[in-house]
Amino acid sequence: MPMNKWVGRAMLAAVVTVLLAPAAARAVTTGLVDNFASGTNGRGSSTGVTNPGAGGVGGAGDGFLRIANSFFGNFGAMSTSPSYIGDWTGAGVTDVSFHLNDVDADQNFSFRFLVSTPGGSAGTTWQYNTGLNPPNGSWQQYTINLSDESQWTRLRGTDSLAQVLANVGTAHFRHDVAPYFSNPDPIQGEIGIDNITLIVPEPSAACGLALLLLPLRRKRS
Ligand SMILES: [Ca+2]
Ligand SMILES: [Ca+2]
Ligand SMILES: [Ca+2]
Repeated sequence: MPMNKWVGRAMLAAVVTVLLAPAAARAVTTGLVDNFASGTNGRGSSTGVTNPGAGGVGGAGDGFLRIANSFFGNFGAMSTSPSYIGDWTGAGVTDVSFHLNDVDADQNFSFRFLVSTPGGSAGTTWQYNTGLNPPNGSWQQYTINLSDESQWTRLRGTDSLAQVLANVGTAHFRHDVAPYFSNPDPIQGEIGIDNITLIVPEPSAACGLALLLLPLRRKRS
């Protein structure tokens, strides 16, 4: 069975150690990075990260990433996929999009997206300030803009958000409420993630049209 790309907090140190060496040679994947289509995409971990193989954004036959705590404990998951490792800025990534679903019982989530440099606790981590509480039992798409550092909080390290985005080692999700520290907040419950997309804007058609029209406007004036 393939190794799960999203693992619980307990495996953080081991995973970061594995990723450190090859990280520099890897390039980030843009567009739809994870649709969690297959049941084999996920494997249960000690912190309850699974892929049910059904009930995702794509419907009955589409899986998703299910994070669950059966007890009151720190709630979060991180990606170990090489798709996220590298220079997001250089790749032209401006936003991150994903779908969330507060599956099964309804919890009062404050769910966050985070990015970190390689290096684990020795690196830098920034967390998006808006906590998300997705609908209970249905999927909603969220888009996180990466450009405005004032919308983010640094949880550890010294790098700017721009420096982290040029050297991403890990993408995380977690439940977190203020005040913010380096660890997630505890909650008992379960949430679904699907269709994680690193967005690179297309060249604007309207902008191209404006450039074409510019000489015509000048001739008329
Ligand atoms: Ca899916
Ligand atoms: Ca909820
Ligand atoms: Ca739930």
